[in-house]
Amino acid sequence: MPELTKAMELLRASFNKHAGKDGNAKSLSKKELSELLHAEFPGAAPECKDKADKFFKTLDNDGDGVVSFEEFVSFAAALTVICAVFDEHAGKEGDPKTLTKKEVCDLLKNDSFPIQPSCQAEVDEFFNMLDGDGDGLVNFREFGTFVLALCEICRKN
Ligand SMILES: [Ca+2]
Ligand SMILES: [Ca+2]
Repeated sequence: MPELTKAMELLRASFNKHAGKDGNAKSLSKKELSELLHAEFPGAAPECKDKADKFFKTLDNDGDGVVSFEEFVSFAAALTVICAVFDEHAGKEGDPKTLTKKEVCDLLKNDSFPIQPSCQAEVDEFFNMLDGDGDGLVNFREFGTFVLALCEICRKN
């Protein structure tokens, strides 16, 4: 699969570019990860220190305080899935860069999410939870933040 090989090469290149800045060149420190995200995935970069810490913990699967290439790749794979789900649903109505409430409803129904609201009030509650800045639309950052939080919860249980 040449596409996959190309994607892996890109990931390896961005990992190597940032991992060698301090300490071990085979892993990313918290600072290196934050630099990498801002440079390579500006849409997914956490906007405050608290979120950056949480995000780092999400990536650091074995909890050794650094992110290895394998940990980085599993994150990139998860991000790819999140992107695909988001793009598929966000393009149905209105702005393809945001999810409306109806699009969020469809997404929940079609992608067998672990959360299935049973009534309109639950849909509203869920949507408000996703819509971090309260502008009535869910952008990719808000969606990604939620999915990562969900992964964190699943991992703990
Ligand atoms: Ca680790
Ligand atoms: Ca919003």
